[in-house]
Amino acid sequence: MEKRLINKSKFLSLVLRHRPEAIDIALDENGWVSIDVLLQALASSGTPINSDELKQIVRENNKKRFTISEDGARIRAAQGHSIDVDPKLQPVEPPSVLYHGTVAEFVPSIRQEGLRRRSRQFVHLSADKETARAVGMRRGRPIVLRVDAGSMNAGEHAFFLSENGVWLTEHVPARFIVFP
Ligand code: HQG
Repeated sequence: MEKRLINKSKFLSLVLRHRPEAIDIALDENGWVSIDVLLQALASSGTPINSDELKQIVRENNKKRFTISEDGARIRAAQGHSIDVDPKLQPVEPPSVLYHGTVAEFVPSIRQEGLRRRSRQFVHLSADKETARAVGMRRGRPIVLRVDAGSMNAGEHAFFLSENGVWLTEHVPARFIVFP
Protein backbone atom coordinates (compact mmCIF):
# COMPACT_ATOMS: atom_id res chain seq x y z
CA MET A 1 0.00 0.00 0.00
CA GLU A 2 1.35 3.45 -0.84
CA LYS A 3 2.57 5.71 1.95
CA ARG A 4 -0.30 8.18 1.53
CA LEU A 5 -2.84 5.41 2.18
CA ILE A 6 -0.80 3.93 5.05
CA ASN A 7 -1.01 7.31 6.77
CA LYS A 8 -4.76 7.42 6.22
CA SER A 9 -5.02 3.88 7.58
CA LYS A 10 -3.12 4.90 10.72
CA PHE A 11 -5.44 7.82 11.25
CA LEU A 12 -8.40 5.47 10.87
CA SER A 13 -6.92 3.22 13.60
CA LEU A 14 -6.64 6.24 15.87
CA VAL A 15 -10.27 7.22 15.25
CA LEU A 16 -11.80 3.73 15.46
CA ARG A 17 -9.75 2.46 18.41
CA HIS A 18 -8.83 5.38 20.58
CA ARG A 19 -10.22 8.80 19.71
CA PRO A 20 -13.49 8.93 17.73
CA GLU A 21 -14.02 12.41 19.17
CA ALA A 22 -11.03 13.59 17.09
CA ILE A 23 -13.44 13.81 14.14
CA ASP A 24 -16.54 14.28 16.23
CA ILE A 25 -18.15 10.86 15.78
CA ALA A 26 -19.43 8.31 18.29
CA LEU A 27 -19.00 4.53 18.00
CA ASP A 28 -21.83 2.27 19.09
CA GLU A 29 -21.35 -0.07 22.06
CA ASN A 30 -19.79 -2.73 19.83
CA GLY A 31 -17.39 -0.33 18.14
CA TRP A 32 -19.30 0.15 14.88
CA VAL A 33 -19.91 3.39 13.00
CA SER A 34 -21.84 3.97 9.78
CA ILE A 35 -19.46 4.27 6.82
CA ASP A 36 -21.45 7.25 5.48
CA VAL A 37 -21.14 9.05 8.82
CA LEU A 38 -17.43 8.22 9.03
CA LEU A 39 -16.57 9.46 5.53
CA GLN A 40 -18.59 12.63 6.06
CA ALA A 41 -16.88 13.34 9.40
CA LEU A 42 -13.42 12.68 7.93
CA ALA A 43 -14.14 15.15 5.14
CA SER A 44 -15.46 17.81 7.54
CA SER A 45 -12.36 17.53 9.73
CA GLY A 46 -10.00 18.10 6.83
CA THR A 47 -8.73 14.50 6.79
CA PRO A 48 -10.73 13.10 3.86
CA ILE A 49 -10.77 9.44 2.86
CA ASN A 50 -12.95 8.63 -0.13
CA SER A 51 -14.98 5.48 -0.53
CA ASP A 52 -12.49 3.78 -2.88
CA GLU A 53 -9.60 4.58 -0.56
CA LEU A 54 -11.51 3.14 2.38
CA LYS A 55 -12.21 -0.08 0.48
CA GLN A 56 -8.54 -0.37 -0.44
CA ILE A 57 -7.45 0.27 3.16
CA VAL A 58 -9.82 -2.42 4.47
CA ARG A 59 -8.73 -4.90 1.79
CA GLU A 60 -4.99 -4.32 1.79
CA ASN A 61 -4.23 -3.33 5.38
CA ASN A 62 -1.36 -5.62 6.37
CA LYS A 63 -3.08 -6.84 9.53
CA LYS A 64 -6.70 -6.67 8.39
CA ARG A 65 -7.30 -4.16 11.16
CA PHE A 66 -10.79 -3.11 10.02
CA THR A 67 -14.00 -5.08 9.57
CA ILE A 68 -16.99 -4.11 7.41
CA SER A 69 -20.38 -5.34 8.64
CA GLU A 70 -22.22 -8.00 6.64
CA ASP A 71 -24.66 -5.47 5.21
CA GLY A 72 -21.72 -3.32 4.07
CA ALA A 73 -23.01 -0.25 5.91
CA ARG A 74 -20.76 -0.11 8.98
CA ILE A 75 -17.08 -0.41 9.89
CA ARG A 76 -15.10 -1.08 13.06
CA ALA A 77 -11.57 -1.84 14.25
CA ALA A 78 -11.13 -5.59 14.78
CA GLN A 79 -9.07 -5.15 17.97
CA GLY A 80 -6.71 -2.80 19.76
CA HIS A 81 -9.29 -0.49 21.36
CA SER A 82 -8.42 1.62 24.36
CA ILE A 83 -11.94 3.07 24.55
CA ASP A 84 -14.68 1.11 26.18
CA VAL A 85 -16.40 -0.77 23.36
CA ASP A 86 -17.46 -4.38 23.59
CA PRO A 87 -16.59 -6.19 20.35
CA LYS A 88 -18.87 -9.05 21.56
CA LEU A 89 -16.37 -11.76 20.84
CA GLN A 90 -17.25 -15.29 21.86
CA PRO A 91 -14.75 -17.15 24.05
CA VAL A 92 -12.87 -19.77 22.05
CA GLU A 93 -10.43 -22.50 22.99
CA PRO A 94 -6.90 -21.28 22.31
CA PRO A 95 -3.97 -23.34 21.03
CA SER A 96 -2.02 -24.85 23.95
CA VAL A 97 0.77 -22.30 23.48
CA LEU A 98 0.53 -18.62 22.53
CA TYR A 99 3.29 -16.01 22.27
CA HIS A 100 3.74 -12.41 23.35
CA GLY A 101 6.42 -10.08 22.02
CA THR A 102 7.92 -7.48 24.34
CA VAL A 103 11.29 -5.93 25.22
CA ALA A 104 13.82 -6.63 28.01
CA GLU A 105 13.04 -3.51 30.03
CA PHE A 106 9.48 -4.73 30.70
CA VAL A 107 10.49 -8.26 31.74
CA PRO A 108 11.18 -7.64 35.47
CA SER A 109 7.74 -6.11 35.89
CA ILE A 110 6.08 -8.85 33.79
CA ARG A 111 7.78 -11.47 36.01
CA GLN A 112 6.11 -9.84 39.00
CA GLU A 113 2.64 -9.02 37.80
CA GLY A 114 2.23 -11.05 34.64
CA LEU A 115 1.06 -9.52 31.36
CA ARG A 116 -1.28 -6.59 31.87
CA ARG A 117 -3.49 -5.06 29.24
CA ARG A 118 -2.21 -1.54 30.03
CA SER A 119 -4.15 1.02 28.00
CA ARG A 120 -5.84 -1.57 25.75
CA GLN A 121 -8.85 -3.72 26.49
CA PHE A 122 -6.92 -6.97 26.32
CA VAL A 123 -3.44 -8.46 26.38
CA HIS A 124 -2.53 -9.29 22.76
CA LEU A 125 -1.07 -12.72 21.98
CA SER A 126 -0.28 -14.57 18.77
CA ALA A 127 -0.27 -18.17 17.69
CA ASP A 128 3.14 -17.86 16.03
CA LYS A 129 6.49 -16.68 17.30
CA GLU A 130 7.22 -14.57 14.21
CA THR A 131 4.24 -12.29 14.82
CA ALA A 132 5.22 -11.91 18.47
CA ARG A 133 8.75 -11.04 17.43
CA ALA A 134 7.43 -8.35 15.07
CA VAL A 135 5.22 -6.90 17.83
CA GLY A 136 8.20 -6.74 20.22
CA MET A 137 10.37 -5.20 17.51
CA ARG A 138 8.19 -2.06 17.56
CA ARG A 139 9.91 -1.19 20.84
CA GLY A 140 13.45 -2.49 20.39
CA ARG A 141 15.19 -5.84 20.48
CA PRO A 142 12.30 -8.29 20.79
CA ILE A 143 11.87 -10.79 23.61
CA VAL A 144 9.32 -13.53 22.92
CA LEU A 145 7.43 -14.94 25.90
CA ARG A 146 5.64 -18.29 25.78
CA VAL A 147 2.22 -18.39 27.37
CA ASP A 148 0.70 -21.65 28.59
CA ALA A 149 -2.74 -20.81 27.18
CA GLY A 150 -3.98 -24.40 27.52
CA SER A 151 -3.56 -24.37 31.31
CA MET A 152 -4.99 -20.88 31.59
CA ASN A 153 -8.06 -21.87 29.61
CA ALA A 154 -8.50 -25.03 31.70
CA GLY A 155 -8.76 -22.63 34.64
CA GLU A 156 -10.98 -19.59 34.59
CA HIS A 157 -9.25 -17.50 31.91
CA ALA A 158 -11.28 -16.85 28.77
CA PHE A 159 -9.65 -16.31 25.38
CA PHE A 160 -11.08 -14.48 22.40
CA LEU A 161 -9.99 -14.46 18.78
CA SER A 162 -10.36 -11.11 17.02
CA GLU A 163 -11.69 -10.90 13.48
CA ASN A 164 -8.10 -10.46 12.30
CA GLY A 165 -6.59 -13.42 14.14
CA VAL A 166 -5.16 -11.76 17.26
CA TRP A 167 -5.61 -13.78 20.48
CA LEU A 168 -6.94 -11.72 23.37
CA THR A 169 -7.23 -12.31 27.10
CA GLU A 170 -7.64 -9.98 30.06
CA HIS A 171 -4.57 -10.87 32.09
CA VAL A 172 -1.81 -13.47 31.98
CA PRO A 173 -0.56 -14.27 35.49
CA ALA A 174 3.21 -14.75 35.65
CA ARG A 175 2.95 -18.44 36.55
CA PHE A 176 1.67 -19.19 33.02
CA ILE A 177 4.60 -17.44 31.31
CA VAL A 178 7.81 -19.13 30.20
CA PHE A 179 10.61 -16.54 29.99
CA PRO A 180 13.47 -17.14 27.54
C1 HQG B 1 3.99 -4.52 28.01
C2 HQG B 1 -0.06 -3.68 17.51
C3 HQG B 1 5.48 -4.00 32.10
C4 HQG B 1 3.72 -5.37 26.80
C5 HQG B 1 0.79 -4.92 17.68
C6 HQG B 1 3.78 -4.33 25.69
C7 HQG B 1 -0.09 -5.80 18.54
C8 HQG B 1 4.10 -4.83 30.47
C9 HQG B 1 3.25 -3.08 26.36
C10 HQG B 1 -0.95 -4.83 19.29
C11 HQG B 1 3.38 -5.57 31.42
C12 HQG B 1 1.82 -2.76 25.97
C13 HQG B 1 -0.67 -4.83 20.76
C14 HQG B 1 3.79 -5.48 32.77
C15 HQG B 1 2.52 -5.96 29.49
N1 HQG B 1 4.84 -4.70 33.05
N2 HQG B 1 5.14 -4.04 30.80
N3 HQG B 1 3.18 -6.16 33.75
N4 HQG B 1 2.41 -6.26 30.80
N5 HQG B 1 3.55 -5.10 29.28
O1 HQG B 1 0.98 -1.64 22.45
O2 HQG B 1 1.10 -6.25 22.81
O3 HQG B 1 -0.38 -2.26 14.80
O4 HQG B 1 -0.63 -2.00 24.38
O5 HQG B 1 4.70 -6.38 26.66
O6 HQG B 1 1.12 -5.50 16.45
O7 HQG B 1 2.79 -4.38 22.30
O8 HQG B 1 -1.82 -1.52 16.68
O9 HQG B 1 0.52 -3.94 23.40
O10 HQG B 1 5.10 -4.12 25.25
O11 HQG B 1 -0.88 -6.72 17.86
O12 HQG B 1 -2.70 -3.17 15.00
O13 HQG B 1 3.30 -3.33 27.75
O14 HQG B 1 -0.66 -3.54 18.75
O15 HQG B 1 -1.01 -3.85 16.54
O16 HQG B 1 1.85 -2.26 24.66
O17 HQG B 1 0.71 -4.57 20.99
P1 HQG B 1 0.61 -2.37 23.69
P2 HQG B 1 1.37 -4.86 22.40
P3 HQG B 1 -1.52 -2.62 15.71
